[in-house]
Amino acid sequence: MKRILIIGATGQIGSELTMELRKRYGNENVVAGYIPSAAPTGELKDSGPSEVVDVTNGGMIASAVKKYQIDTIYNLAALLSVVAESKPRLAWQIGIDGLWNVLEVAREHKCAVFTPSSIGSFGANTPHINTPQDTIQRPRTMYGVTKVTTELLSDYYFNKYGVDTRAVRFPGIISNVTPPGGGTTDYAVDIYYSAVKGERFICPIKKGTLMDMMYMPDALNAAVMLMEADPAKLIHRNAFNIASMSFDPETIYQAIRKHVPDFEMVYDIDPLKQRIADSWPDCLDDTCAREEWGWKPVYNLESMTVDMLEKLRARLK
Ligand code: AKB
Repeated sequence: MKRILIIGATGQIGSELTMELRKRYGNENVVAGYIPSAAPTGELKDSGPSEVVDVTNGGMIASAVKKYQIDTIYNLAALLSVVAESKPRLAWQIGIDGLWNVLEVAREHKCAVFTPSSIGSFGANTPHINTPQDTIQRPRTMYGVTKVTTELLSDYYFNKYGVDTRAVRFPGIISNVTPPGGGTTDYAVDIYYSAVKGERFICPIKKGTLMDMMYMPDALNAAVMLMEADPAKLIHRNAFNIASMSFDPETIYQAIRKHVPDFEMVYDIDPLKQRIADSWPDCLDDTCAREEWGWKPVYNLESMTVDMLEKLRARLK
């Protein structure tokens, strides 16, 4: 039986991953780790144990691991790409000093660790179309720098100490529960909220800018599938390309307009977001994830759009 600690359990991915893991492994076996300024509420709080765990405090991680006899840590603490550009030192402290703390505790207590990387780990000189699993990674954003370092440090702990580290490179994640904050791909979530609220959407990213995106249920499934995969089949570890859809603002706008015909979108380009988006791949090649652990997404743009609109309408009405 797995005993899981999620660090960053109240964030965009953490809030839904915690509930998904509780469904799969039992409520009592999944501990929601949070920082006091982002305490869990509602079902997340009531359905299972939670504990203050600041990733920058190794002692806190160690005591939660001991208290709950944790064997698997999902480390989701990070600043997203745009906000990391205005707080590079903090992005490093959370992303890398924090990861170091997690890996040291994992080494001592023999925990498996999942710390996601991102499409942000690639840069302008990476091949942008069908970006290979193993390729050039020279990002110029602090987010990208921390994500490449995350991959390297996680592999280092696996190779040197045998810590069972595994990860995926997440694309932009689209969900209808907890909104993202400070990312380059956030527009692809915000656009659905505007459509459902009957507001005109102001798009910060240029028409024609392709980026990989994924619906939350597929992202959650990827994380859990990889952590359950047979280690003997893993040639790679940190981190796997995964993909399900790639689109530009115009394509998602048209997909929504099929269901909300009077929805309007105008462009007002944010130069920082555009610069970051331009440096990221158009679409990843995820063959290694498919071959090594059976990755296969369920949602495409149309089925995600139907589900997003239905769920948001029910929640926001
Ligand atoms: C961001 O936009 O910063 C994130 C990511 C793609 O990693 N959503």
